[in-house]
Amino acid sequence: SSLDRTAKAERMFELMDGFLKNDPVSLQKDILDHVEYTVARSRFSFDDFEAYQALSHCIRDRLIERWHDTQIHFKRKDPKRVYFLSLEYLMGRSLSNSIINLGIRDQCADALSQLGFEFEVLAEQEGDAALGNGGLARLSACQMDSLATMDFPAWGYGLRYQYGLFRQVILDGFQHEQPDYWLNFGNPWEIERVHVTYPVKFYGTVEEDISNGEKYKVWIPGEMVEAVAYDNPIPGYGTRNTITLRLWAAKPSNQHDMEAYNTGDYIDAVVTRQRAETISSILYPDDRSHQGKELRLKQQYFFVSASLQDIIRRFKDGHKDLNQFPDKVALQLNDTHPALAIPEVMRILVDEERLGWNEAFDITCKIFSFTTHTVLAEALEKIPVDLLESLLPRHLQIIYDINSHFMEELKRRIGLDYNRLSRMSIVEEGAVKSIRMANLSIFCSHTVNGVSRLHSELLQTRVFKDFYEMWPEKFQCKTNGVTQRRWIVVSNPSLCALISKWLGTESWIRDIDLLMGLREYAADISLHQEWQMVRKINKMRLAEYIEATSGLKVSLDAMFDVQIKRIHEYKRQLLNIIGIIHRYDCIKNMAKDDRKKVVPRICIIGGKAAPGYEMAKKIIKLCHAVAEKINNDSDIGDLLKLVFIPDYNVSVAEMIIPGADLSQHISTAGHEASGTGCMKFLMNGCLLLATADGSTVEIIEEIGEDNMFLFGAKVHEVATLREKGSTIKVPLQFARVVRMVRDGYFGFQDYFQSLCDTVEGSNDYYLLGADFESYLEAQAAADKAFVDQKKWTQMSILSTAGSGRFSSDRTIQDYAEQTWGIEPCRCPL
Ligand code: GP0
Repeated sequence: SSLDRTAKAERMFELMDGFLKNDPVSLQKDILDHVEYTVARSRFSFDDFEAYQALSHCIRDRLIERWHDTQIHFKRKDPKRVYFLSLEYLMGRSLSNSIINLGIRDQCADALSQLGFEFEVLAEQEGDAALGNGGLARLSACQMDSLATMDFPAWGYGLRYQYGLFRQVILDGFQHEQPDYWLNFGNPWEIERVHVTYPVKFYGTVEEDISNGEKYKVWIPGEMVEAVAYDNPIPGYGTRNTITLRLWAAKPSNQHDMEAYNTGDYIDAVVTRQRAETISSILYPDDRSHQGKELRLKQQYFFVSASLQDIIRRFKDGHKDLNQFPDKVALQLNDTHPALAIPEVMRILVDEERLGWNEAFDITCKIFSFTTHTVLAEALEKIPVDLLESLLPRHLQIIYDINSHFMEELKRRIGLDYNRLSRMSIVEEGAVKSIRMANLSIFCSHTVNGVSRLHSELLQTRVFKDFYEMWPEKFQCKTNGVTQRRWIVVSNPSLCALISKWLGTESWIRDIDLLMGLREYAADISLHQEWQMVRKINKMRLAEYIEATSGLKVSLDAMFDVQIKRIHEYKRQLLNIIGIIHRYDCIKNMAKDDRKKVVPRICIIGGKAAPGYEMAKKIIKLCHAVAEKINNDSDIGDLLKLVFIPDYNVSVAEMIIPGADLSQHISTAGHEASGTGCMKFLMNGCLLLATADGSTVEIIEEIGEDNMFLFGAKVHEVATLREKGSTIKVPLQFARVVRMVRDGYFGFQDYFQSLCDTVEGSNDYYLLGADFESYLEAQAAADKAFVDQKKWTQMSILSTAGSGRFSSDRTIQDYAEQTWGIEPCRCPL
């Protein structure tokens, strides 16, 4: 009876001693218990790493309590839920973030210091969870933090790769990749759900069957793999809400066994069985071209199939009528990587639930929304039909069926315009017949969005123009954002304290618009002093890191000039390096007296190149070759240093960004969909040197052109410049620098020739030559501003003050209202 159950629950609660307590003594007791029983070390002797492990488990316990309460609350309230489907998440470290979101940072630090440990030292023990490549993956992580903090009933779904993004090791200036087997020491931030498993099918054939006089299709799979759930609790800040990031791992299925063992070869059967796990073993390290790889397609379907089974099971637990599905469920496609969810939902509705095609399609179109993260047409995913046919035969049929409905509708509306029909078709005919995942996603989603205003406009006027003309109402803009919890509170505690002090409240951590309040004090001398002090502390931390990783001692009075992001030709790290060589050349040719006027600079570059991206790897090598020359030139001394920071990742970013004076976001206009690094620098009061591309266009609107260093061709000028090709006037200094590289001034003469080719004459697709002059002007303006520290500090304060629009809280609020139609569901305390 229910009375019994309540009594039982109360007794359980009593036995558990209520909820876990967060005072320092209780924390100490829990930490020591975990040292003894979880880490299995003696409580009289354990090191920093073991202390980190014990502390993490102690935090994990607290996360689990809140997470259970939140899930029960969601279940009881049964609100409409959003499911965020993404093949990549760059979570970075979890310890500091969890402690801050739980609101127990000080208590933990106290507890530890009495045990003889320092919190910061323990936090450094944690490795990064790097289950993603770059901007897209870190965006997913920031959005999860906002979804939790803002109390939305949300789930993230993804893959639990055993190998995350490779570690970058530099040997003799060249990038080498090493595997990131990140689960080696266990992962306290996940909870294995051995009972939450689903079978995922592959290969096989499609047959026809008849039941109740109606024909339907049956997929007879050729292979079956089991998906096991690993739940990563994501705590919100200033709320009890703790949501779930559910990542799937592949395990051999039992069905699999029967077949294998019947063949009689036991050893071989076990080996085959083991192979199932390769599906979730490795993250593809190239962030914009993975065309035609079977394993990649398998990963996509594996995660989509498991997630949808889970979502539908949760829906059916309480609802019978699938027509209500769109009232309860929103599915967000993070790029086209999870787009197989569309034919999978259709397959489930039509083949398994036996809904009519139109009814099923209607439901499908009401649940999906799609975010695209690129402007490069060549970066859009295409899946070869042959591959799809063998791996997912039924899905290919469904995609063909969707396409024929699509083509019919188009013909009705635009007539027999074959060029346009073939441009828009989901199926691309050609040497390799393939499926255009973006076209499929746009047609079957109710909403399509870009990630900055400029990007969204380019989608409408260029990339997906044909689609926009047909369905203008589908197209939206959701400018990206980043979470201030990680990018200020966790990574820049001194700035965090300073902001709270001057605003007289910590509320900006949940309500970012309050940051604007800093504008009032932008000229206040005592704020300036404190602001400069904080910036100095952070520069010190960065300088120590530079010395530890590269042996280089750098002066804190120099301007720290940073460009950190994936290495890509369109991001133009090469423009930065050419500018540095030019600066070096100028200093060398100066009279001794003039050198006194030079503003000293520490140029910092970091980022990984996709293992197969040759030009990106040459850029890394060039950076090292140039650094070798400059840093060892006694003529130059402290006036200029170049440092490449190896193995750039989330935790390295957390240390670099607060210490930067200037940061570069210098992509050729029209190429960076949004850019999110710039938002993190902006929040931390670092000035931007940037082109008007992606989200910087909106940053200009928030802080004004005067508070940053803007340069370069505008989007609408790029096409004309490209047409001009080799007739563009390129400054002599640019040609001179390229000549120095070609002539072997930095060694490795043969190796760099092909890199130089990419920026000369009509080859210069990314317009480094055309933008060089205005790049140098912007750099000169930055030097000039830096000399006037009062002006610089004011610009810095105004940058932080104007960064509120770029919080992922704002982005998520917009998605919730305009795309998903969901409301907060706050768990009571
Ligand atoms: C875009 F197409 N991005 C892709 C991709 O495959 N990987 C990826 O990281 C990035 C964009 O380049 C971006 O401009 C954008 O802001 C980010 O996705 C999130 O929308 C880099 O920051």
